[in-house]
Amino acid sequence: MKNLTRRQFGKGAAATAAAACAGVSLPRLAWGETATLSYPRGFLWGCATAAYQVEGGAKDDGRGPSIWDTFAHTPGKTFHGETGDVADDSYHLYKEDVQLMKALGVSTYRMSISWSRVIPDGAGQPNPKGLDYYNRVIDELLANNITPYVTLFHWDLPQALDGGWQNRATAKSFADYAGYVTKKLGDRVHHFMTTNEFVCFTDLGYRYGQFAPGLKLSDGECNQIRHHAILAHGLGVQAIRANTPSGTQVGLAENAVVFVPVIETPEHVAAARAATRIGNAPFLTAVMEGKYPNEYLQHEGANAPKVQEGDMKAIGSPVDFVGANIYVPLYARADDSPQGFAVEPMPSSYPHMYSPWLTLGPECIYWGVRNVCDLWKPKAIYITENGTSSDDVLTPAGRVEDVDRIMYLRDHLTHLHRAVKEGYPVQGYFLWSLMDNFEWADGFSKRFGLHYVDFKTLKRTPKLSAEWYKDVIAKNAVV
Ligand code: PNW
Repeated sequence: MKNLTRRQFGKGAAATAAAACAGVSLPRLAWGETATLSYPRGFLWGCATAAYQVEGGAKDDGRGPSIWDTFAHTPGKTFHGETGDVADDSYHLYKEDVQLMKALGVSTYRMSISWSRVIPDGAGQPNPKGLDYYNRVIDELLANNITPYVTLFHWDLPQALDGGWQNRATAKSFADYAGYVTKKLGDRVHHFMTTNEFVCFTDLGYRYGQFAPGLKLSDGECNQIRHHAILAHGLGVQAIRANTPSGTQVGLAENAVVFVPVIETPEHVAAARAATRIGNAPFLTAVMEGKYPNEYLQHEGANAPKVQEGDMKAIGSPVDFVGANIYVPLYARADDSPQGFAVEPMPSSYPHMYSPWLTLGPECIYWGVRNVCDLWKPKAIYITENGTSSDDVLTPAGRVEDVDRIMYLRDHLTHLHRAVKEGYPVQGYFLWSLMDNFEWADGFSKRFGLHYVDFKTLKRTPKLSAEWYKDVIAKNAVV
């Protein structure tokens, strides 16, 4: 027999199967229809983006530089030295982008504000032209019946802030900025998130050097930076409440580590819950409990953060919702160690999507919701991000057949449905992302969008996944 490559074999098999099935109608299964997983009426379907990843217009209308401008322009820091100078040029094309959303049928859009567009030096004099851009975007969204959910900080810290997150004063500057922006937007925006993903702008930026500002500081310094970050969140919550009408919903978007029980038995379920509390000690646990768990403080010893009077009270300011950015699982199991759990190393054969870090374990979205809700009983929880990169190829016919992205999304929405059905207060889902964009250190090499963006012409093309998501939204169900 001729030696076939796997791909050739696959093609041959597909052709054979197609021929065999032509004209054959399969008998209907006796017990009825295909299972349809309906979501509750009023469930919110949305898309998410972030300012530096989509806006471009880096120097337009008085925008000041952020640490991401500096980092991306430093040789060797991002893929092929790519930057967010232009990105998707949503700064100029936002009306077109709102029409993309309208065509999908989403009812909400999660976007972020560029701090240095609104306050170029991070503190002090605001730039009214910067704010005007957000006024235009928000008015355009509302005119199209799309509800804005606004993140105040998605990593693009103003460069001018002395010492960045190393400086405790940055937390106070953030609160001033948050109060200022929400006072201006709070008449039309009713949902705000303070910060996005603490670990990415603290540890990845200051401990591991992979993200801006690219530093590799010590554990102790990093713990202090983490503390300033959660303090900024807490002071931010207070500032937003002081500047917006009552009823404004305030939360955060956090990628808490998700622990899935290795097997769904009571002891492993309890282990996954305990792992969630300890594994997220410096961030979500501190925010939800208003204190650092003793285990964390003991473990860090002399490296533990220096906490000032009143900090923990501010950090624990009640939130109206938790936003969970969920992409990947870790597995926890019960053991007889003092903490009662162990985290399983991932086997080298564990599958992943196009980005190597994007391991595929769709049950993480269920356990992410369940662990957070069982531990802290938030009033509401949103999936503020979920999605995947794919090696998307635009065919000559102008199509992108991203069946792997559809698989990823369908699997996750299937598992999210279980959480909704079990009564966890999941209010909505924001797919990352509306369109391909600047994927941080990966530059434009990793595409996460429902719309393919040609970064030379900036043309947006809906992928097959956009058609799929539109159908999910129209049916309010995953089939
Ligand atoms: C998020 N992880 O980052 C960010 O909020 C987005 O800005 C980003 O584009 C998107 O996810 C895709 O990467 C993450 O290692 C970075 O689990 C790392 C992880 C998760 C999310």
